[in-house]
Amino acid sequence: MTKPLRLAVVGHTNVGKTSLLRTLLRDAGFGEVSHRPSTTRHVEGARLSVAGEALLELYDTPGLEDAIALLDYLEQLERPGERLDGPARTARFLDTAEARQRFEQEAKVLRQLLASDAGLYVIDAREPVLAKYRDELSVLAGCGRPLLPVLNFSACERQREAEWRDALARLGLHALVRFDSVAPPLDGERRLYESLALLVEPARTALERLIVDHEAQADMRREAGARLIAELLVDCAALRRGVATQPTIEQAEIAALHQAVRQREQRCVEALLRLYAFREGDARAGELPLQAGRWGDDLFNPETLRQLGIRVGGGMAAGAAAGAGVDLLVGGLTLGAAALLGALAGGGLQTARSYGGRLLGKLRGERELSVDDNVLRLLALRQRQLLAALATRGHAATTAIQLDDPRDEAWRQAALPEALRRARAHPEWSSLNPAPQLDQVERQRQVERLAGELGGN
Ligand SMILES: Nc1nc2c(ncn2[C@@H]2O[C@H](COP(=O)(O)OP(=O)(O)O)[C@@H](O)[C@H]2O)c(=O)[nH]1
Ligand SMILES: [Mg+2]
Repeated sequence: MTKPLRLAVVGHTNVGKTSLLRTLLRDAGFGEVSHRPSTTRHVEGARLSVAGEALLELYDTPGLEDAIALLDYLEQLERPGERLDGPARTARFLDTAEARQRFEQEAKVLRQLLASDAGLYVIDAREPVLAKYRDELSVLAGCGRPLLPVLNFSACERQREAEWRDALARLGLHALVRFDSVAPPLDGERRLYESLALLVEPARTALERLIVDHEAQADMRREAGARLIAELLVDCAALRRGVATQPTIEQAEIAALHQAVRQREQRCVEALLRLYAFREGDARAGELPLQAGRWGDDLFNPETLRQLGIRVGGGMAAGAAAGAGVDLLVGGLTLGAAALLGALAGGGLQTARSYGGRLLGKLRGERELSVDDNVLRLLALRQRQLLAALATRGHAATTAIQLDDPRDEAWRQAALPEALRRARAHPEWSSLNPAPQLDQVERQRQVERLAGELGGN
């Protein structure tokens, strides 16, 4: 086991150093991020490990605030006729009283860089290349450690990338990576580690392991996320509620069904947030359509369905009587009857047995509520969007999870996946029904199948 690669994250104040750490560590709780300058006052570190072996140590540092004055001071440290190289001059500076007083913050940064194998120099790519940044780079270069410039904020509109490339090249820094801590590019991490491997050759193997491990983890999270959504959909497709015939009780039953589905979706949202190591409290409430982890839109509002471009009509005629989003079966043979009979015919004896009583009930005039196809579509669309958003969200993000207009035609218009049509006929597959049998082999098979369809695009 070799020692982990030590990296100091350095740069001007407010360029996103702490944010970069959050995103690389996938830890939204790391350090303190603020739009106010100088929030990070001391050096804070964290480790990235693979299979229990620490491969990378990242150190957050305070921002450099007065590099111009510090460079002047460093130049004065040379005695007449003396020409110190960078590290010698830095070492002499760190012994001075000024390094403990006026330049206390800067000294912390330089000490950390000296104690590290390399530095990530974080840049706000929107900023013009000012003299203070050039001086900052000269001071940092004086530590004699490899520096990899990271052009942060690269997802923002105004960019001065060419200017920065030019200025960095003049200072002898030719490698550079583009990044954005809030909306990291898909291959951002890979590029960052690959560029580092060029600068710090002995760390190549460790960095390659990190890349492979991170990509494997991303795949695993996506698959696990698809399975969570598949479970939600099967639960809701198989959900059945028997209702008495009096209209008042019926309204209450409909409300209870709505509530059950909302709560079930909420559980899925929370599980997805946990899977991606985002916390419910990470984002400020009120900015999120997903308030405290709950969708602001009412799932059963026909307008919500319309906004997402789901066709409302057809079977919704009865839905209108029952409350949108509910498929009301009367006498067993009105709505959803085709699916029901199809399932009976295709499902064999087992299904017929578990279904027999219910069918009988319906023929006696009992009614049963289930969740409308359109609600299943909406659930699928929303959760898939959430999954996609979480997969590309940086752990430094502080604002609302923004979901684009879903271009998910298959889920909007096409027939529901076979797995869900089957689930319709298996009330015992829903954790929301009494006496569920969730480990039935056939249920598991359909959940896997559906997860596969949800995972692929
Ligand atoms: N859009 C965007 N905002 C960022 C990025 N990096 C940091 N921020 C924001 O910039 C501000 C300063 O970030 P912080 O990490 O505290 O900077 P530090 O002082 O260098 O540690 C915070 O409001 C962050 O949310 C980025 O890549 N893109
Ligand atoms: Mg900071």
